[in-house]
Amino acid sequence: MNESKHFINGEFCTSASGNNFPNYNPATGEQVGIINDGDEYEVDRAVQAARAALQGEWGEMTLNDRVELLCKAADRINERFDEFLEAECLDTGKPYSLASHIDIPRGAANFKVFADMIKNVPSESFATPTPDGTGALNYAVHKPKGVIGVICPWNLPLLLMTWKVAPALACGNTVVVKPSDETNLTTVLLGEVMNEVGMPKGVFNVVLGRGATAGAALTRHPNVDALTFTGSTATGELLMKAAAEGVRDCSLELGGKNAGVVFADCDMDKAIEGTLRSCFANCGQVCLGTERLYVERSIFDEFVARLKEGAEQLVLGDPANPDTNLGPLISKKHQDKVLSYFKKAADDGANLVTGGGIPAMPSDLAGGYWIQPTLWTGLPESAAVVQEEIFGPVSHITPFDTEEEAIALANDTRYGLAATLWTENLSRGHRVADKLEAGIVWVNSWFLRDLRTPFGGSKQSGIGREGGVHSLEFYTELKNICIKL
Ligand code: NAD
Ligand code: 6OD
Repeated sequence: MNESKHFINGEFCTSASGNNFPNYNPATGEQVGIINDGDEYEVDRAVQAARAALQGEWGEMTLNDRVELLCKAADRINERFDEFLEAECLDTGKPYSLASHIDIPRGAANFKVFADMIKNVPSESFATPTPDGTGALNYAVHKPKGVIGVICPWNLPLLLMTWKVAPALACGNTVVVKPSDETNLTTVLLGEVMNEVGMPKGVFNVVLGRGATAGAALTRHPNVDALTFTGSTATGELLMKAAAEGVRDCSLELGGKNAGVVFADCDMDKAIEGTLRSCFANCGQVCLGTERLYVERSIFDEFVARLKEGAEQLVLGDPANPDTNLGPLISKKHQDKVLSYFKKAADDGANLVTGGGIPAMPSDLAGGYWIQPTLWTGLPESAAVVQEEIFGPVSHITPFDTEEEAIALANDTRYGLAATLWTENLSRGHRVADKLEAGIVWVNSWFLRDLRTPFGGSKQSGIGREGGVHSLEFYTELKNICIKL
Protein backbone atom coordinates (compact mmCIF):
# COMPACT_ATOMS: atom_id res chain seq x y z
CA MET A 1 0.00 0.00 0.00
CA ASN A 2 1.32 3.46 -0.90
CA GLU A 3 2.75 5.39 2.05
CA SER A 4 2.82 9.16 1.65
CA LYS A 5 5.75 10.78 3.43
CA HIS A 6 6.72 14.30 4.40
CA PHE A 7 9.32 15.99 2.19
CA ILE A 8 11.69 17.95 4.40
CA ASN A 9 15.06 19.35 3.40
CA GLY A 10 15.08 17.32 0.19
CA GLU A 11 14.31 14.00 1.88
CA PHE A 12 11.20 11.92 2.32
CA CYS A 13 10.55 10.97 5.94
CA THR A 14 7.93 9.45 8.22
CA SER A 15 6.40 11.14 11.25
CA ALA A 16 8.52 11.02 14.41
CA SER A 17 5.34 10.20 16.32
CA GLY A 18 4.72 7.12 14.14
CA ASN A 19 1.19 8.38 13.50
CA ASN A 20 -0.55 8.05 10.18
CA PHE A 21 -4.06 7.96 8.75
CA PRO A 22 -5.72 6.21 5.79
CA ASN A 23 -6.13 7.61 2.28
CA TYR A 24 -9.33 6.56 0.49
CA ASN A 25 -10.21 6.51 -3.18
CA PRO A 26 -13.38 8.65 -3.31
CA ALA A 27 -14.65 6.75 -6.36
CA THR A 28 -14.67 3.37 -4.60
CA GLY A 29 -14.34 4.10 -0.89
CA GLU A 30 -11.38 1.70 -0.78
CA GLN A 31 -8.28 2.49 1.22
CA VAL A 32 -5.43 3.11 -1.23
CA GLY A 33 -2.70 4.33 1.05
CA ILE A 34 -1.53 5.67 4.37
CA ILE A 35 -0.54 9.24 5.02
CA ASN A 36 2.03 10.23 7.62
CA ASP A 37 0.40 12.50 10.15
CA GLY A 38 2.72 15.39 10.89
CA ASP A 39 2.61 17.67 13.89
CA GLU A 40 4.59 20.52 15.41
CA TYR A 41 7.77 18.49 15.27
CA GLU A 42 7.71 18.03 11.47
CA VAL A 43 6.51 21.59 10.95
CA ASP A 44 9.42 22.90 12.97
CA ARG A 45 11.93 20.77 11.05
CA ALA A 46 10.48 21.92 7.73
CA VAL A 47 10.47 25.59 8.73
CA GLN A 48 14.05 25.37 9.96
CA ALA A 49 15.08 23.75 6.66
CA ALA A 50 13.26 26.44 4.71
CA ARG A 51 14.90 29.21 6.73
CA ALA A 52 18.38 27.74 6.35
CA ALA A 53 17.83 27.41 2.58
CA LEU A 54 17.24 31.16 2.30
CA GLN A 55 20.88 31.74 3.17
CA GLY A 56 22.53 29.04 1.09
CA GLU A 57 22.79 28.21 -2.61
CA TRP A 58 19.21 29.37 -3.21
CA GLY A 59 19.76 32.79 -1.66
CA GLU A 60 22.92 33.28 -3.76
CA MET A 61 21.39 32.05 -7.00
CA THR A 62 21.05 34.45 -9.93
CA LEU A 63 17.55 35.22 -11.17
CA ASN A 64 18.32 33.44 -14.45
CA ASP A 65 19.33 30.24 -12.66
CA ARG A 66 16.23 30.39 -10.46
CA VAL A 67 14.03 30.86 -13.50
CA GLU A 68 15.73 27.93 -15.22
CA LEU A 69 14.95 25.67 -12.26
CA LEU A 70 11.29 26.67 -12.35
CA CYS A 71 11.10 25.95 -16.07
CA LYS A 72 12.71 22.57 -15.48
CA ALA A 73 10.09 21.82 -12.83
CA ALA A 74 7.34 22.61 -15.36
CA ASP A 75 9.03 20.40 -17.97
CA ARG A 76 9.44 17.55 -15.50
CA ILE A 77 5.75 17.69 -14.51
CA ASN A 78 4.90 17.45 -18.20
CA GLU A 79 7.32 14.55 -18.71
CA ARG A 80 5.67 12.74 -15.78
CA PHE A 81 2.22 13.91 -16.88
CA ASP A 82 0.58 10.48 -16.69
CA GLU A 83 1.84 9.85 -13.14
CA PHE A 84 0.55 13.22 -11.99
CA LEU A 85 -2.75 12.57 -13.74
CA GLU A 86 -3.23 9.13 -12.18
CA ALA A 87 -2.27 10.40 -8.73
CA GLU A 88 -4.63 13.40 -8.91
CA CYS A 89 -7.55 11.31 -10.12
CA LEU A 90 -6.95 8.58 -7.54
CA ASP A 91 -6.86 11.16 -4.75
CA THR A 92 -9.88 13.20 -5.84
CA GLY A 93 -11.94 10.84 -8.03
CA LYS A 94 -12.12 13.57 -10.69
CA PRO A 95 -12.39 12.41 -14.32
CA TYR A 96 -9.14 12.01 -16.25
CA SER A 97 -10.79 14.08 -19.00
CA LEU A 98 -11.00 17.05 -16.61
CA ALA A 99 -7.63 16.72 -14.87
CA SER A 100 -5.78 16.16 -18.15
CA HIS A 101 -7.16 19.45 -19.51
CA ILE A 102 -7.07 21.64 -16.43
CA ASP A 103 -5.35 20.42 -13.26
CA ILE A 104 -2.10 18.98 -14.57
CA PRO A 105 -1.35 21.32 -17.51
CA ARG A 106 -2.27 24.36 -15.44
CA GLY A 107 -0.17 23.02 -12.55
CA ALA A 108 2.86 22.84 -14.86
CA ALA A 109 2.01 26.15 -16.55
CA ASN A 110 2.11 27.97 -13.21
CA PHE A 111 5.88 27.39 -13.06
CA LYS A 112 6.41 28.64 -16.62
CA VAL A 113 4.18 31.70 -16.29
CA PHE A 114 5.78 32.98 -13.09
CA ALA A 115 9.28 32.17 -14.38
CA ASP A 116 8.55 34.36 -17.39
CA MET A 117 6.91 37.06 -15.36
CA ILE A 118 9.63 37.50 -12.72
CA LYS A 119 12.17 38.32 -15.43
CA ASN A 120 10.10 41.27 -16.55
CA VAL A 121 9.18 42.92 -13.27
CA PRO A 122 10.01 46.63 -13.65
CA SER A 123 11.68 48.57 -10.87
CA GLU A 124 10.50 52.01 -9.77
CA SER A 125 13.03 54.82 -9.59
CA PHE A 126 12.73 58.53 -8.86
CA ALA A 127 15.18 61.39 -9.22
CA THR A 128 14.51 63.34 -6.04
CA PRO A 129 15.40 67.05 -5.68
CA THR A 130 17.41 67.95 -2.54
CA PRO A 131 17.91 71.38 -0.90
CA ASP A 132 21.63 71.43 -1.78
CA GLY A 133 20.80 70.91 -5.44
CA THR A 134 22.74 67.66 -5.91
CA GLY A 135 19.63 65.48 -5.82
CA ALA A 136 19.11 61.88 -4.83
CA LEU A 137 18.15 58.73 -6.63
CA ASN A 138 15.47 56.49 -5.10
CA TYR A 139 14.96 53.03 -6.47
CA ALA A 140 12.96 50.05 -5.26
CA VAL A 141 14.37 46.54 -5.10
CA HIS A 142 12.32 43.38 -4.71
CA LYS A 143 13.36 41.10 -1.86
CA PRO A 144 11.83 37.73 -0.97
CA LYS A 145 9.59 37.76 2.11
CA GLY A 146 11.33 34.68 3.51
CA VAL A 147 9.66 31.42 4.55
CA ILE A 148 6.12 31.12 3.19
CA GLY A 149 3.56 28.79 4.79
CA VAL A 150 1.31 27.40 2.05
CA ILE A 151 -1.98 25.75 3.06
CA CYS A 152 -4.12 24.19 0.35
CA PRO A 153 -7.56 22.60 -0.17
CA TRP A 154 -8.48 19.30 -1.83
CA ASN A 155 -10.54 20.31 -4.86
CA LEU A 156 -7.73 21.19 -7.31
CA PRO A 157 -4.70 20.04 -5.33
CA LEU A 158 -1.83 20.45 -7.80
CA LEU A 159 -3.21 23.51 -9.57
CA LEU A 160 -3.98 25.54 -6.46
CA MET A 161 -0.75 24.52 -4.70
CA THR A 162 1.57 25.35 -7.63
CA TRP A 163 -0.28 28.63 -8.09
CA LYS A 164 1.21 29.63 -4.74
CA VAL A 165 4.51 27.74 -4.77
CA ALA A 166 5.62 28.86 -8.27
CA PRO A 167 5.40 32.64 -7.65
CA ALA A 168 6.77 32.24 -4.11
CA LEU A 169 9.87 30.49 -5.47
CA ALA A 170 10.11 32.84 -8.45
CA CYS A 171 10.49 35.69 -5.94
CA GLY A 172 13.25 33.81 -4.10
CA ASN A 173 11.29 32.63 -1.06
CA THR A 174 11.30 29.13 0.38
CA VAL A 175 8.08 27.26 1.18
CA VAL A 176 6.54 24.80 3.58
CA VAL A 177 3.39 23.30 2.06
CA LYS A 178 0.60 21.68 4.05
CA PRO A 179 -1.71 19.99 1.55
CA SER A 180 -5.21 18.94 2.52
CA ASP A 181 -5.40 15.72 4.52
CA GLU A 182 -7.79 14.49 1.80
CA THR A 183 -5.30 14.91 -1.06
CA ASN A 184 -1.53 14.70 -0.86
CA LEU A 185 -0.29 12.59 -3.79
CA THR A 186 0.60 15.23 -6.37
CA THR A 187 2.15 17.49 -3.72
CA VAL A 188 4.40 14.61 -2.67
CA LEU A 189 5.21 13.88 -6.33
CA LEU A 190 6.28 17.50 -6.70
CA GLY A 191 8.87 16.79 -3.99
CA GLU A 192 10.36 14.11 -6.27
CA VAL A 193 10.32 16.56 -9.17
CA MET A 194 12.13 19.20 -7.11
CA ASN A 195 14.95 16.73 -6.40
CA GLU A 196 15.06 15.63 -10.04
CA VAL A 197 15.54 19.19 -11.29
CA GLY A 198 18.19 19.97 -8.69
CA MET A 199 16.23 22.35 -6.48
CA PRO A 200 18.47 23.11 -3.47
CA LYS A 201 17.45 21.25 -0.31
CA GLY A 202 15.02 23.02 1.95
CA VAL A 203 13.55 25.32 -0.71
CA PHE A 204 10.40 23.21 -1.15
CA ASN A 205 9.12 21.28 1.87
CA VAL A 206 5.91 19.36 2.47
CA VAL A 207 4.39 18.47 5.84
CA LEU A 208 1.42 16.12 5.66
CA GLY A 209 -1.25 16.04 8.32
CA ARG A 210 -4.48 17.36 9.68
CA GLY A 211 -5.50 21.00 9.57
CA ALA A 212 -6.00 21.39 13.30
CA THR A 213 -2.54 19.98 14.08
CA ALA A 214 -0.01 20.32 11.23
CA GLY A 215 -1.89 23.21 9.60
CA ALA A 216 -2.34 25.16 12.82
CA ALA A 217 1.30 24.54 13.82
CA LEU A 218 2.45 26.02 10.51
CA THR A 219 0.30 29.12 10.97
CA ARG A 220 1.68 29.64 14.49
CA HIS A 221 5.35 29.04 13.74
CA PRO A 222 7.26 32.26 14.49
CA ASN A 223 9.78 31.62 11.70
CA VAL A 224 7.12 31.62 9.01
CA ASP A 225 7.16 35.10 7.46
CA ALA A 226 3.88 35.02 5.52
CA LEU A 227 0.95 32.69 5.01
CA THR A 228 -0.98 31.93 1.86
CA PHE A 229 -4.18 29.97 2.19
CA THR A 230 -6.93 28.61 -0.03
CA GLY A 231 -9.85 26.98 1.71
CA SER A 232 -13.02 27.70 3.61
CA THR A 233 -13.91 31.05 5.11
CA ALA A 234 -14.10 29.52 8.60
CA THR A 235 -10.50 28.27 8.42
CA GLY A 236 -9.43 31.51 6.76
CA GLU A 237 -10.61 33.44 9.81
CA LEU A 238 -8.47 31.22 12.08
CA LEU A 239 -5.51 31.73 9.80
CA MET A 240 -5.89 35.49 9.86
CA LYS A 241 -5.91 35.48 13.66
CA ALA A 242 -2.74 33.37 13.68
CA ALA A 243 -1.09 35.72 11.18
CA ALA A 244 -1.78 38.67 13.47
CA GLU A 245 0.69 37.16 15.95
CA GLY A 246 4.02 38.59 14.79
CA VAL A 247 2.26 40.94 12.31
CA ARG A 248 2.61 38.62 9.33
CA ASP A 249 1.05 39.07 5.92
CA CYS A 250 -1.56 36.61 4.71
CA SER A 251 -3.36 35.99 1.46
CA LEU A 252 -6.77 34.36 1.76
CA GLU A 253 -8.66 32.72 -1.12
CA LEU A 254 -11.88 31.60 0.53
CA GLY A 255 -15.39 30.31 -0.11
CA GLY A 256 -18.06 31.51 -2.50
CA LYS A 257 -21.76 31.33 -3.26
CA ASN A 258 -21.48 32.43 -6.83
CA ALA A 259 -24.37 33.70 -8.90
CA GLY A 260 -25.11 33.02 -12.55
CA VAL A 261 -27.38 35.62 -14.17
CA VAL A 262 -29.12 34.62 -17.40
CA PHE A 263 -30.87 37.31 -19.43
CA ALA A 264 -33.55 36.60 -22.04
CA ASP A 265 -31.22 38.06 -24.68
CA CYS A 266 -28.60 35.35 -24.09
CA ASP A 267 -27.57 32.75 -26.63
CA MET A 268 -29.53 29.94 -24.97
CA ASP A 269 -27.37 27.07 -26.28
CA LYS A 270 -24.19 28.73 -24.98
CA ALA A 271 -25.82 29.67 -21.67
CA ILE A 272 -26.98 26.10 -21.08
CA GLU A 273 -23.63 24.58 -22.00
CA GLY A 274 -21.71 27.07 -19.83
CA THR A 275 -24.10 26.78 -16.91
CA LEU A 276 -23.92 22.98 -16.94
CA ARG A 277 -20.16 23.31 -16.57
CA SER A 278 -20.29 26.04 -13.95
CA CYS A 279 -22.77 24.12 -11.78
CA PHE A 280 -21.43 20.61 -12.16
CA ALA A 281 -17.74 20.52 -13.20
CA ASN A 282 -15.56 18.68 -10.70
CA CYS A 283 -18.83 17.52 -9.13
CA GLY A 284 -19.49 21.12 -8.06
CA GLN A 285 -16.33 21.21 -5.95
CA VAL A 286 -14.95 24.38 -7.51
CA CYS A 287 -14.81 27.61 -5.57
CA LEU A 288 -15.97 29.37 -8.75
CA GLY A 289 -18.99 27.11 -9.24
CA THR A 290 -22.50 28.52 -9.69
CA GLU A 291 -24.77 27.53 -6.80
CA ARG A 292 -27.35 30.31 -7.41
CA LEU A 293 -28.95 30.99 -10.76
CA TYR A 294 -31.13 33.99 -11.63
CA VAL A 295 -32.98 33.62 -14.91
CA GLU A 296 -35.16 36.25 -16.63
CA ARG A 297 -38.78 35.22 -16.22
CA SER A 298 -39.66 35.08 -19.94
CA ILE A 299 -37.12 32.24 -20.50
CA PHE A 300 -37.28 30.70 -17.03
CA ASP A 301 -39.33 27.59 -17.86
CA GLU A 302 -37.36 26.80 -21.00
CA PHE A 303 -34.03 27.35 -19.27
CA VAL A 304 -34.93 25.16 -16.30
CA ALA A 305 -36.22 22.38 -18.57
CA ARG A 306 -33.07 22.43 -20.71
CA LEU A 307 -30.74 22.59 -17.72
CA LYS A 308 -32.57 19.63 -16.16
CA GLU A 309 -32.22 17.68 -19.41
CA GLY A 310 -28.49 18.47 -19.53
CA ALA A 311 -27.95 17.55 -15.87
CA GLU A 312 -29.69 14.23 -16.37
CA GLN A 313 -27.44 13.40 -19.31
CA LEU A 314 -24.22 13.83 -17.31
CA VAL A 315 -22.38 10.53 -16.94
CA LEU A 316 -21.18 9.70 -13.44
CA GLY A 317 -18.61 6.94 -13.37
CA ASP A 318 -15.09 5.58 -13.38
CA PRO A 319 -12.69 8.57 -13.56
CA ALA A 320 -10.55 6.73 -16.12
CA ASN A 321 -13.44 6.22 -18.53
CA PRO A 322 -13.27 8.94 -21.22
CA ASP A 323 -17.09 9.12 -21.30
CA THR A 324 -17.29 10.09 -17.62
CA ASN A 325 -18.39 13.68 -16.95
CA LEU A 326 -18.57 13.64 -13.15
CA GLY A 327 -16.67 11.90 -10.41
CA PRO A 328 -17.68 11.54 -6.77
CA LEU A 329 -17.47 13.98 -3.88
CA ILE A 330 -14.18 14.00 -2.02
CA SER A 331 -15.19 12.11 1.14
CA LYS A 332 -17.96 10.47 3.10
CA LYS A 333 -17.93 13.51 5.40
CA HIS A 334 -18.48 15.84 2.46
CA GLN A 335 -21.18 13.56 1.02
CA ASP A 336 -22.98 13.74 4.39
CA LYS A 337 -22.71 17.54 4.33
CA VAL A 338 -24.18 17.80 0.82
CA LEU A 339 -26.96 15.34 1.74
CA SER A 340 -27.78 17.47 4.79
CA TYR A 341 -28.46 20.37 2.39
CA PHE A 342 -30.70 18.11 0.31
CA LYS A 343 -32.73 17.56 3.46
CA LYS A 344 -32.75 21.28 4.33
CA ALA A 345 -34.00 22.11 0.81
CA ALA A 346 -36.80 19.56 1.14
CA ASP A 347 -37.69 20.78 4.65
CA ASP A 348 -37.81 24.36 3.37
CA GLY A 349 -40.25 23.33 0.64
CA ALA A 350 -38.02 23.47 -2.44
CA ASN A 351 -39.28 22.20 -5.75
CA LEU A 352 -36.81 19.46 -6.69
CA VAL A 353 -36.15 19.78 -10.43
CA THR A 354 -33.72 16.89 -10.62
CA GLY A 355 -31.37 14.83 -8.43
CA GLY A 356 -31.59 15.09 -4.67
CA GLY A 357 -29.98 11.82 -3.68
CA ILE A 358 -27.27 9.23 -4.13
CA PRO A 359 -27.21 7.64 -7.59
CA ALA A 360 -27.19 3.88 -8.13
CA MET A 361 -23.66 2.97 -9.19
CA PRO A 362 -22.15 -0.30 -10.47
CA SER A 363 -20.89 -2.61 -7.72
CA ASP A 364 -17.20 -1.67 -8.12
CA LEU A 365 -18.05 2.00 -7.45
CA ALA A 366 -20.87 1.48 -4.95
CA GLY A 367 -18.65 2.31 -1.96
CA GLY A 368 -17.71 5.72 -3.41
CA TYR A 369 -19.05 9.09 -2.32
CA TRP A 370 -21.42 9.69 -5.24
CA ILE A 371 -24.10 12.33 -5.43
CA GLN A 372 -26.67 13.26 -8.06
CA PRO A 373 -26.41 16.61 -9.87
CA THR A 374 -29.24 18.53 -8.24
CA LEU A 375 -31.37 21.56 -9.14
CA TRP A 376 -34.04 23.28 -7.11
CA THR A 377 -36.49 26.12 -7.64
CA GLY A 378 -39.03 27.82 -5.43
CA LEU A 379 -37.07 28.81 -2.32
CA PRO A 380 -36.84 32.31 -0.83
CA GLU A 381 -33.44 34.00 -0.86
CA SER A 382 -33.15 33.45 2.89
CA ALA A 383 -33.12 29.63 2.54
CA ALA A 384 -29.96 27.82 3.63
CA VAL A 385 -29.28 26.30 0.21
CA VAL A 386 -29.46 29.77 -1.36
CA GLN A 387 -27.19 31.45 1.21
CA GLU A 388 -24.64 28.85 2.32
CA GLU A 389 -21.79 27.36 0.30
CA ILE A 390 -22.55 23.69 -0.30
CA PHE A 391 -19.58 22.88 -2.58
CA GLY A 392 -21.42 20.19 -4.49
CA PRO A 393 -23.11 19.72 -7.90
CA VAL A 394 -26.13 21.82 -6.97
CA SER A 395 -27.88 25.03 -7.88
CA HIS A 396 -31.06 26.86 -6.94
CA ILE A 397 -32.81 28.75 -9.76
CA THR A 398 -34.87 31.92 -9.19
CA PRO A 399 -36.72 34.01 -11.81
CA PHE A 400 -36.24 37.80 -12.10
CA ASP A 401 -38.01 40.56 -14.01
CA THR A 402 -35.58 43.46 -14.33
CA GLU A 403 -31.85 44.04 -14.63
CA GLU A 404 -31.84 45.94 -11.30
CA GLU A 405 -33.58 43.06 -9.55
CA ALA A 406 -31.10 40.53 -11.00
CA ILE A 407 -28.15 42.61 -9.73
CA ALA A 408 -29.69 42.99 -6.28
CA LEU A 409 -30.38 39.25 -6.01
CA ALA A 410 -26.91 38.28 -7.22
CA ASN A 411 -25.29 40.65 -4.70
CA ASP A 412 -27.40 39.48 -1.77
CA THR A 413 -24.69 37.27 -0.27
CA ARG A 414 -21.88 37.53 2.24
CA TYR A 415 -19.51 36.13 -0.39
CA GLY A 416 -17.95 37.88 -3.39
CA LEU A 417 -15.78 35.47 -5.31
CA ALA A 418 -17.15 35.03 -8.83
CA ALA A 419 -20.21 35.63 -11.01
CA THR A 420 -21.22 34.64 -14.49
CA LEU A 421 -23.66 36.46 -16.75
CA TRP A 422 -25.18 35.48 -20.04
CA THR A 423 -26.36 38.17 -22.47
CA GLU A 424 -25.77 39.03 -26.12
CA ASN A 425 -26.22 42.73 -25.32
CA LEU A 426 -22.72 44.17 -25.11
CA SER A 427 -23.71 47.27 -23.14
CA ARG A 428 -25.64 45.20 -20.65
CA GLY A 429 -22.67 42.85 -20.28
CA HIS A 430 -20.38 45.73 -19.29
CA ARG A 431 -23.02 47.46 -17.17
CA VAL A 432 -24.01 44.43 -15.12
CA ALA A 433 -20.43 43.11 -14.79
CA ASP A 434 -19.48 46.45 -13.27
CA LYS A 435 -22.26 46.23 -10.66
CA LEU A 436 -21.81 42.62 -9.56
CA GLU A 437 -19.89 42.41 -6.28
CA ALA A 438 -17.35 39.72 -7.12
CA GLY A 439 -13.60 39.41 -7.69
CA ILE A 440 -14.16 37.98 -11.15
CA VAL A 441 -17.14 38.28 -13.50
CA TRP A 442 -17.41 36.14 -16.59
CA VAL A 443 -19.62 37.31 -19.45
CA ASN A 444 -20.72 34.44 -21.73
CA SER A 445 -18.06 32.14 -20.29
CA TRP A 446 -16.89 30.46 -17.13
CA PHE A 447 -13.51 29.49 -15.64
CA LEU A 448 -11.70 31.25 -18.46
CA ARG A 449 -8.80 32.84 -16.63
CA ASP A 450 -5.49 33.90 -18.04
CA LEU A 451 -2.89 32.99 -15.41
CA ARG A 452 -1.51 36.53 -15.64
CA THR A 453 -4.75 38.13 -14.43
CA PRO A 454 -5.78 38.95 -10.83
CA PHE A 455 -7.92 36.48 -8.93
CA GLY A 456 -9.48 36.69 -5.48
CA GLY A 457 -12.64 37.50 -3.63
CA SER A 458 -14.35 40.43 -2.00
CA LYS A 459 -16.49 40.34 1.19
CA GLN A 460 -16.00 36.99 2.99
CA SER A 461 -14.44 35.34 -0.08
CA GLY A 462 -10.99 36.52 0.83
CA ILE A 463 -8.32 39.12 1.12
CA GLY A 464 -5.81 40.00 -1.56
CA ARG A 465 -5.36 38.96 -5.14
CA GLU A 466 -3.23 36.18 -6.58
CA GLY A 467 -2.33 35.62 -10.21
CA GLY A 468 0.12 37.47 -12.42
CA VAL A 469 1.98 40.41 -10.89
CA HIS A 470 -0.41 40.34 -7.92
CA SER A 471 1.13 37.07 -6.73
CA LEU A 472 4.59 38.53 -7.18
CA GLU A 473 3.59 41.54 -5.08
CA PHE A 474 2.42 39.29 -2.25
CA TYR A 475 5.59 37.20 -2.21
CA THR A 476 7.89 40.23 -2.34
CA GLU A 477 9.12 42.76 0.18
CA LEU A 478 9.82 46.08 -1.51
CA LYS A 479 12.86 47.97 -0.32
CA ASN A 480 13.45 51.61 -1.25
CA ILE A 481 17.11 52.56 -1.60
CA CYS A 482 17.94 56.27 -1.60
CA ILE A 483 21.34 57.40 -2.89
CA LYS A 484 22.34 60.99 -2.24
CA LEU A 485 24.16 62.17 -5.33
P1 NAD B 1 -10.69 23.82 4.64
O1 NAD B 1 -10.70 25.22 5.10
O2 NAD B 1 -11.40 22.81 5.44
O3 NAD B 1 -9.20 23.29 4.53
C1 NAD B 1 -8.22 23.93 3.74
C2 NAD B 1 -6.84 23.61 4.28
O4 NAD B 1 -6.73 24.18 5.58
C3 NAD B 1 -6.56 22.12 4.44
O5 NAD B 1 -5.21 21.87 4.12
C4 NAD B 1 -6.80 21.90 5.91
O6 NAD B 1 -6.11 20.79 6.42
C5 NAD B 1 -6.27 23.20 6.48
N1 NAD B 1 -6.77 23.55 7.82
C6 NAD B 1 -7.95 23.18 8.38
N2 NAD B 1 -8.03 23.68 9.63
C7 NAD B 1 -6.91 24.40 9.85
C8 NAD B 1 -6.42 25.18 10.93
N3 NAD B 1 -7.11 25.29 12.07
N4 NAD B 1 -5.24 25.79 10.80
C9 NAD B 1 -4.54 25.68 9.65
N5 NAD B 1 -4.92 24.95 8.60
C10 NAD B 1 -6.11 24.31 8.69
O7 NAD B 1 -11.21 23.82 3.13
P2 NAD B 1 -11.41 22.57 2.17
O8 NAD B 1 -12.60 21.81 2.64
O9 NAD B 1 -10.11 21.87 2.01
O10 NAD B 1 -11.74 23.28 0.78
C11 NAD B 1 -13.01 23.69 0.42
C12 NAD B 1 -13.15 25.18 0.67
O11 NAD B 1 -12.12 25.86 0.00
C13 NAD B 1 -14.44 25.74 0.12
O12 NAD B 1 -14.95 26.68 1.03
C14 NAD B 1 -14.00 26.45 -1.15
O13 NAD B 1 -14.82 27.49 -1.55
C15 NAD B 1 -12.66 26.94 -0.75
N6 NAD B 1 -11.83 27.17 -1.93
C16 NAD B 1 -11.59 28.47 -2.28
C17 NAD B 1 -10.84 28.74 -3.42
C18 NAD B 1 -10.53 30.15 -3.84
O14 NAD B 1 -9.67 30.34 -4.70
N7 NAD B 1 -11.19 31.15 -3.31
C19 NAD B 1 -10.34 27.69 -4.19
C20 NAD B 1 -10.63 26.38 -3.79
C21 NAD B 1 -11.37 26.14 -2.65
O1 6OD C 1 -7.11 28.25 -12.16
C1 6OD C 1 -7.67 29.30 -11.81
O2 6OD C 1 -7.61 30.31 -12.44
C2 6OD C 1 -8.48 29.34 -10.58
N1 6OD C 1 -8.78 30.55 -10.13
C3 6OD C 1 -8.91 28.23 -9.98
C4 6OD C 1 -9.71 28.26 -8.81
C5 6OD C 1 -10.40 27.18 -8.49
C6 6OD C 1 -11.17 27.10 -7.29
O3 6OD C 1 -11.64 26.06 -6.86
